[in-house]
Amino acid sequence: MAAWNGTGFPKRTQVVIIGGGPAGLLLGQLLHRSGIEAVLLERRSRDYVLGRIRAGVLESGTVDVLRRAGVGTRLDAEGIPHDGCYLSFANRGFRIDFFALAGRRVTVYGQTEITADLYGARELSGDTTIHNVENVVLEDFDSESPHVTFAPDGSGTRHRIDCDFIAGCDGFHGVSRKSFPRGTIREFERVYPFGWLGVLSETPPVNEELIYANHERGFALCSMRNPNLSRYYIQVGQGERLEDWPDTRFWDELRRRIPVSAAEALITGPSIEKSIAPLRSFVAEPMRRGRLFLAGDAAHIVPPTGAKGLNLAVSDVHYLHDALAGHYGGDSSALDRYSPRALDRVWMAVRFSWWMTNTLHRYPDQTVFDQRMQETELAHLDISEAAKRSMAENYTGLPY
Ligand code: RFL
Ligand code: PHB
Repeated sequence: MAAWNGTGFPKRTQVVIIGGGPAGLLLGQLLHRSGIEAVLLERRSRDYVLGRIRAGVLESGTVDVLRRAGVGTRLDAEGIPHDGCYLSFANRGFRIDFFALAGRRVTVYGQTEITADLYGARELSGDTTIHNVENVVLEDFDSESPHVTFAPDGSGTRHRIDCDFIAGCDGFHGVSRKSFPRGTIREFERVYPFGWLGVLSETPPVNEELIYANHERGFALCSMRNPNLSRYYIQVGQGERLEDWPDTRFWDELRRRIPVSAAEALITGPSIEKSIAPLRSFVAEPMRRGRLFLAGDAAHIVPPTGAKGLNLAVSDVHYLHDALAGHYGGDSSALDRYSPRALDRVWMAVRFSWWMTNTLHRYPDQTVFDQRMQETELAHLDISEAAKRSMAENYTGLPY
């Protein structure tokens, strides 16, 4: 058990995890199963974290890690296996058969559900989670004895937790990456000149598999969470405002961009969530400084087109757990392997997401030549088994 300081907060633990999104929660769960204790600090309330609608598509490797972490029961019962997806352009559509081409499938299961399953497991584990923390500061991670200080919700006092390691799982806007000393981290970035407007509605999905649509009015995606919960996205310009997108305008625009047969079959209803997300590719390297490790969106962001963000958070955490468990088990080089191993996989997903984004979206300065190149890229995918296999291998997830 953690050492306590009489304030209600632990004084010392083995690993302090910053961030209670999927990366931080999964790391806590894997460490717990290896007998390593971690305290988790989260800036928001549990309800807020569980209310965020985000990812929906899990690679087969992600499903394996979640099962190994002991949180696969509901996922296996309620997740929907998908053996393929559709791509459409110029009102033509074709299917990529993941299972036939790559021998793997993906599973549709919401990030919200994974997060709920992991919070449930964390409660059972008895490990400490502190919500609503403010002003988290990471200190002395270049030494053998790092510590973290923070202000609990509503109190002026600061608390300190000493630890062996700090895991920065606090997303793109978190404090962990920013704590690296100046000049010790290199950043690579592309900001795309458009965003995604997403709608969740309690309607049956328009198709049994996802449809990714390239259209001259912009990209569209038909996805789902379960047989009565649909998730749809359309590309919108930078600077678009949610209030300018009432449901009727969203549905009309979506119908225009997807194949006619899908538009005719589309069942619409009131949106129960609507949001706009910017698109960005970003990588920070290395993912380690001394005894501070970054995992998930804290270290990298991909545009959602390839459905890779959550999956990368899971593969990072898999490698980070390996490194920490190896270290505590006496392997003196285990920690050094983390950043290079994680980054190899990250860059592959960055490339794939960038390729999917470039192939499917309309750029503001797109010329007729660029448009033909996109259409020919898709036509080539349609006729080439090798091209389809490459897409299937990447989409279902490269091996760990
Ligand atoms: P998260 O989920 O951002 O969690 C980080 C947590 O850290 C907390 N935090 C702090 N806590 C303490 N102190 C601080 N100073 C803190 N600063 C922040 C935050 O409150 C938060 O709880 O990062 P994590 O865990 O790395 O997980 C990453 C994923 O959430 C993300 O990559 C995916 O959602 C991306 N994504 C998708 N990924 C997929 O694999 N498949 C998909 O189909 C998919 N679709 C999507 C997506 C992301 C989207 N948006 C909105 C960006 C679709 C969308 C629309
Ligand atoms: C989703 O269902 O939210 C989703 C699916 C596929 C993507 C991105 C998001 O590529």
